[in-house]
Amino acid sequence: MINVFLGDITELHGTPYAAQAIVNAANERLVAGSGVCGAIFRAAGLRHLQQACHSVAPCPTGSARITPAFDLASQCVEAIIHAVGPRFSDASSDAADRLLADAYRASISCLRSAGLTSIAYPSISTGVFGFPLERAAAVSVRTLREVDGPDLAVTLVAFNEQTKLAWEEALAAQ
Ligand code: AR6
Repeated sequence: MINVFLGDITELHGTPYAAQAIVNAANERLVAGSGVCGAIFRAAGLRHLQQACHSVAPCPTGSARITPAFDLASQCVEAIIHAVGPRFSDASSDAADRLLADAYRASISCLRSAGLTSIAYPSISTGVFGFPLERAAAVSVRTLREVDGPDLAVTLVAFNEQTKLAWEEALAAQ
């Protein structure tokens, strides 16, 4: 099942969309950054999360790593899955699509390996990494539909109305 929710991925507790694992739109070195990455590091506790990330880094583009959720455990988050999407460029847009799909797929593999069944995603690569919103929404929905199953609850967390609309349109179109 795939749902769309408008809000902050670090504040899902108490909503119907609370997930066991939340996904961080990470960088290959798994160091704290801006955007959703900054919000997740702040909410989980910078020092502990950075230490845990060091022990599983690097994380090549298109792959994912899992760490504990530290302070976010108080919000019933059991794990953080750090997925690295591609930077977008027109010259390599097909490769970027593939790498973005890989990042979504790798996150589900991490989730399943940890024995977890619910996951919340931000719109990977559509901030600092410049991926066009509608294109990223189509790739993410297509990929998640491929790996979705009756055991899985997926929430796409939109930080703004534009992202929510892009995901809703992709879900309706595919
Ligand atoms: N909850 C949900 N979504 C959010 C939140 C939040 N609290 N904050 C931002 N977003 P970005 P990227 C949305 O830039 O493009 C970092 O420095 C945001 O509106 O966070 O994959 C990393 O360390 C956008 O739709 O990630 C990397 O170096 C989406 O999250 C690099 O940026 C992704 O935007 C990754 O860039």
